[in-house]
Amino acid sequence: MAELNLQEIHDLLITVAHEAGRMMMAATPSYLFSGTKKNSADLVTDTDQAVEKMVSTRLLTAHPDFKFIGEETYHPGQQLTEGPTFIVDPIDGTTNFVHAFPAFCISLGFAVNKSPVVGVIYNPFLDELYTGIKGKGSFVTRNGTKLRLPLKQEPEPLKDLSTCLIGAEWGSDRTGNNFAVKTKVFAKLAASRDDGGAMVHSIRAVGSAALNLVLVASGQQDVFWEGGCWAWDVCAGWCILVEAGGIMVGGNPGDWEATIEGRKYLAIRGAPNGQKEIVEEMWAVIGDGKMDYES
Ligand code: LIP
Repeated sequence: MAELNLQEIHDLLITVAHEAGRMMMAATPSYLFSGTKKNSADLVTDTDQAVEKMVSTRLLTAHPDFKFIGEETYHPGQQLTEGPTFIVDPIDGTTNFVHAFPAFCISLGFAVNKSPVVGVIYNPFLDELYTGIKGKGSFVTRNGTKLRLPLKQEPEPLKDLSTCLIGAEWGSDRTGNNFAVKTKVFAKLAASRDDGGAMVHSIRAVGSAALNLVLVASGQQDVFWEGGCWAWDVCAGWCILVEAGGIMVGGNPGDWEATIEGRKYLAIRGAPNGQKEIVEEMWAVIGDGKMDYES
């Protein structure tokens, strides 16, 4: 296979992201809802499916030798290989999309050797475009201005969890072990130190893993922790995060070698020091009650 031109792939993904954004904004929110997947909190719309069809057609026409994994066409057993692969969520934050809550996006990742090397995330409601190429940094473009990430040129050191703004999501699984782990961790993160908690500044649930990751890449959230999301939710944001000096590890204690398909993630913003300590503090909060989402 010829050498990959990541810049050209990045440029193509941006064109496709803008086209997807126009499709999302042309859909009328009150008529969007078309159905549920595994339960009443796991939504899908006609627009998710139409955007994915457009995206896969465009990307595979340009690169017929590459693989494609998309949320709406994924089937159990489909696995990421070492080959060049587009990993796409046509609408991340579908629940927000249905409610016209302004935090939804297209997430376009590109992985080689199972590692994210290009990421493009576009929120059409706010017209915010996040981009990254391995080794070339990451950026946000809004109101026609392109800024390098993180937004602060000299991010502060990370002190401890009590100084952090945390992104964490409920997800759509509302029963069993994983829901119990999440509710326990949320309570421990929020609780006062006198009561044995971490007393973080606060916890946000913006409703899109991809947008959580770019918030951490930007330095606007210090941490993002989630179990249950999928490769298409994190591939693009992972590239953007790392290019902004952030790190990604596993969402369960001890997992320093997170994988794209691992389904349990912990992202920490760029900082001159303190990243490892925040990871260990988060894992201590999780303790023995591990999440058991299957890869
Ligand atoms: C969603 C995520 C969200 C997570 C949900 C789901 P969707 O993706 O981004 O953060 O909590 O479990 O995976 O369904 O909107 O594409």
